[in-house]
Amino acid sequence: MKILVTGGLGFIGTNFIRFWRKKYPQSTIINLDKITYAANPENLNDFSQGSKYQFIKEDIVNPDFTNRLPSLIDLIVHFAAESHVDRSINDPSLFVKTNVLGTYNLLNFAKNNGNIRFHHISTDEVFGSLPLNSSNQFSESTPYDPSSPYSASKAASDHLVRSFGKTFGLPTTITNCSNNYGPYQHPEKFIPRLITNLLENQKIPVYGQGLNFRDWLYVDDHCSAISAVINRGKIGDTYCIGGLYQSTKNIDLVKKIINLMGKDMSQIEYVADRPAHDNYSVDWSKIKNDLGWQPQETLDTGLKKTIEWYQTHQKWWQDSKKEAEKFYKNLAKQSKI
Ligand code: NAD
Ligand code: TDX
Repeated sequence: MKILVTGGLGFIGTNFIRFWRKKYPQSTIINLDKITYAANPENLNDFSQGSKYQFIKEDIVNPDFTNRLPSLIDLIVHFAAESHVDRSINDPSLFVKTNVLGTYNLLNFAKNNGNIRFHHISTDEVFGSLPLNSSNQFSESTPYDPSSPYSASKAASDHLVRSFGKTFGLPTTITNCSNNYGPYQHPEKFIPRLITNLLENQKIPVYGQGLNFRDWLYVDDHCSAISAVINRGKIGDTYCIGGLYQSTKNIDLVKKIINLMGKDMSQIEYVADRPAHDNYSVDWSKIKNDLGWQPQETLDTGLKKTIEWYQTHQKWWQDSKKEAEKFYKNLAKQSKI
């Protein structure tokens, strides 16, 4: 099998390629990535270019990106995206380009090259927000109601994927998953930002009062869910994916990480809230009942592994952390203007 993975030098893409290689060593993996600030070109340095792995540096927004792709691809797994909500608030244009136009270009490629099986990675953020203190959850039938330019661009990409299925018969599936965490996540995101700030004895910024909640999914559990949908999912269907720890308030997560790292609660700093800050929790009973998937990792074991990874990979995150903190500083300055 020849599989094209987009965004394979980002967080989830890197973990997925590692997962897929282990599970299907005979498979050929083509990793296409633009190498934006969010990628780390060293992530897959132990994968040598050859008949079983090929890296192609390309931008999916440029329709000519397909010229360098090999023929006879069996499956596309589409991760490539601008993925950070705060950056989409700061400058939405790149989100529209990459997430909407880029997905459209990739769909066109799949349609024009023998209707390649297309699996699209999306997010629970397309469903909008649950009320604070609510015990409701998003499911496959929840109407779309995105809050940020990021989630709006992902919602648009989901609609395009479905339309190519319905109109052109492209064999598509979509997964809408909750917040991932684990190794290789950029330190701009909440959990790695917390861990790396604590490792550097910095304060940890909590937006608002820390009462917003998320559903946390260890990245390997996400990879096994994607694999289940690729292998056994119904063409044209959507599957919601979530973790074992649902409706976790940010402040409770912060306290857990502080305790696991033996640090002090005085390192918490409440800062200005994110505009349109929303709350998510995912009902993953469909994928459990239909495909037999369920998450394995508990938040404690997943966090322990993640903390250890950041402790032992300081070189990996130090430069991107500096860049991320510069971004946050500018964002804070702008919000005061
Ligand atoms: P990431 O930001 O870590 O990685 C994105 C990757 O895409 C990077 O390697 C980047 O270089 C590449 N990329 C960006 N623009 C590109 C372009 N124009 N052409 C080619 N490559 C490009 O993101 P992630 O956290 O790994 O997320 C992967 C996917 O999963 C995204 O589609 C995201 O919306 C979705 N998702 C992520 C989460 C999460 O918690 N991280 C949750 C739900 C869904
Ligand atoms: O410094 C921070 N302080 C803070 O309180 C940061 C970076 C975040 N937060 C809060 C905001 C959110 O409630 O933590 C929560 C998580 O924030 P992010 O890591 O920015 O993730 P989120 O906005 O939930 O989006 C993530 O999950 C869904 C991914 O970045 C998306 O790509 C994915 O679709």
